[in-house]
Amino acid sequence: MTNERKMNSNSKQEQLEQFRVNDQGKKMTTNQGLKVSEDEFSLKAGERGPTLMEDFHFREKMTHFDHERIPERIVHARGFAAHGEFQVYESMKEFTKAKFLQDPTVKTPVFVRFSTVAGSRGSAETVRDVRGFSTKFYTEEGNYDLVGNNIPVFFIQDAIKFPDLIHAVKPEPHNEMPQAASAHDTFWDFVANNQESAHMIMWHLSDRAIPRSFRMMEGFGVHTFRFVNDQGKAHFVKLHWKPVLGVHSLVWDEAQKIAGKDPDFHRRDLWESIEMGNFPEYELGVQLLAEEDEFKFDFDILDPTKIWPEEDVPVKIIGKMTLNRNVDNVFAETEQVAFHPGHVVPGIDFSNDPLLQGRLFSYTDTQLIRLGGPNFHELPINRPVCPFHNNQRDGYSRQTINVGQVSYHNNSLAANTPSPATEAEGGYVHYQEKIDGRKVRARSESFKDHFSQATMFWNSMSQPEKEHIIQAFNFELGKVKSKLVQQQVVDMFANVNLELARTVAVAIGAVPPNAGGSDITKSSPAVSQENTKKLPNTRKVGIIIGDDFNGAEVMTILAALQAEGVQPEIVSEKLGKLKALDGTELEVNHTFLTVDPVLFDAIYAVGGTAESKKFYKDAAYFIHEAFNHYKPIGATHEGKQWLEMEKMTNSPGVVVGEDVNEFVSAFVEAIAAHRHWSRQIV
Ligand code: HDE
Repeated sequence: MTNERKMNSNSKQEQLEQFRVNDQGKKMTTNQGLKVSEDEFSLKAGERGPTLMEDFHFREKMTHFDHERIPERIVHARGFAAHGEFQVYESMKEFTKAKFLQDPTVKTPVFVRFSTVAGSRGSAETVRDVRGFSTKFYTEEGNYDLVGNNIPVFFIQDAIKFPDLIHAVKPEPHNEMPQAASAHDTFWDFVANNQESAHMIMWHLSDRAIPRSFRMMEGFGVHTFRFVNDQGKAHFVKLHWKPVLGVHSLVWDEAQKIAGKDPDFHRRDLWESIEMGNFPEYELGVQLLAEEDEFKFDFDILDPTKIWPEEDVPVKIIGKMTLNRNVDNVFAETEQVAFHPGHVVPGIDFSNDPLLQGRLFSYTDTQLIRLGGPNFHELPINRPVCPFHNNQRDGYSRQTINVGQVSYHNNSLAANTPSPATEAEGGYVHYQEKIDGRKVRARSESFKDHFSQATMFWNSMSQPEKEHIIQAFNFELGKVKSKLVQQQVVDMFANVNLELARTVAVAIGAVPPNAGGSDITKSSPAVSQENTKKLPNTRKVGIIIGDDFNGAEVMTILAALQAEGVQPEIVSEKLGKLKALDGTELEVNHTFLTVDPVLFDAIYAVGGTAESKKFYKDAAYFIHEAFNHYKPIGATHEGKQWLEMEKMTNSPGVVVGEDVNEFVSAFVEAIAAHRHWSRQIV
């Protein structure tokens, strides 16, 4: 087990390789290496007699099984991860001395885990929730963890309130309902009585909380951190991941249906993309702020319920991360990985954000119970790729064999080693911020404006995004039983936007508030998904097709779609091969039974000449669902008649074609647009 190695982009994989075991083709043994002769029958006193205590193979097998589970994460239990690499575009020397941000030729191995927050390990993935976006950079100076979310602000301003927030959002304790949902009384009671949550709630009820894919989410470090350069000069910094495919979401009806049709929707999407070589990519961006500008804003830059609007502090793109390898074993890697915002490298430091400060305690603490003791850093996925030496010893499941007599500092018997490194040698030196204050349990006055940025978020939304937020309020509060809680929430959000609060109040039978309103007119266009990148790449299109189709034309269209990066999947009545009029054969990927329109980004209706009523009925369901979820729909050949019968042909995002080339280019454009909100739902 060597960790005395020079870092390169394969360092982590080389290290993990030493731990990988392939059992295939091998003889079965016990954990002691003894070959097993029989694995189906326990050792008994006679064929019909009792099992014997002596049966060590049975006992070992059963004991191991009995102990297979570890506690799931208290939050972010449901997650999925992948390996990859990160490369900086240009040296960030001016701002930070972090080695992995210096040299554009260096590729740093990374491991990224995406997650939902509230649900249990087995919960559905498309629920309305914040998504975790944690990155472990295995740098030559040690592991750096960027433990972020896909929403740039948080519900609370002080870590001491985190247990309360999580108790409120998790299933209610008396009946353990609802699973993986915020639409219940205790969560909204918390919101109404902790009004610092207002800004976060606006994001939580927006499309951000129902992402289309982990590949199409932004990531945010949330807190203000510090970059420190080799001259000791610091800048405040906010960190962003920007997905190359843009930021895209599902619609709520679709998200709920996917939760049943494919609870693994997001992990399947990530897994399949990597297996197909469509490697997810994210650019790393930084917002940098000189220390002297700390007080130049109308909010406190230490307040985690605030963004630095990108229009005021531009995001500088500094590098790219590519996820290019799936895990070999979900438990060993995804489940055992231990992130911690306190895992930093020289050149990256903290701010006094009271939420961040509390996190710096919580993450190691939680691993002690979850991973069973203090040696979790030795688990293969958690090991740094650089050497590590100290006097920490023993504990459950210690693996390292630390040789020698000495395990203390200072010493003379080992020449006072392992010895601390100087700053010049790479020793981590905390930024020497001057602090002068009294010990108080209090919150700064500068943290007390809870509504201005919530209003700014609302102002920044496009009309469809605003409607989605209203519908989300109506849904969430509609599920709340307490009239008192409902009323408090609408009264609270009157401070964000009176019209919004009144509309919701009417929908949920509360009293529309008269007081409140906001005079904030500022908006931040960067937070609207309407302004994101729109690409057709990796979009899944369900091709509804039957026998006797026009072979030459359809094959040309499918090839042209693929050439644009679109992924066609063939859906028909039964599995096997379809036959075109000219004898061309097409393998069916799914039947109407095994797949659902909610699992596609777009539908292309082709049909065939010999379709039955049942076929048409199934096809009509696919078209209707896609239409109602604002998805692009294309039709050629017999498919055109279906759309005509459904009176959909002239709707936005519906492309009907005669000419093959024209059809492909219009359909690809419609797919890239993602959704067609101006459509009138049928
Ligand atoms: Fe976490 N959070 N958190 N959190 N968090 C955990 O650590 C905590 C917060 C985030 O994929 C836990 O290892 C406190 C903000 C992610 O393994 C725990 C507070 C942000 C993950 C914990 C916060 C996050 C966690 C549970 C308030 C975005 C999943 C399991 C002060 C910047 C990491 C674990 C993974 C996980 C505590 C708030 C992101 C209990 C006390 C803000 C992505 O330690």
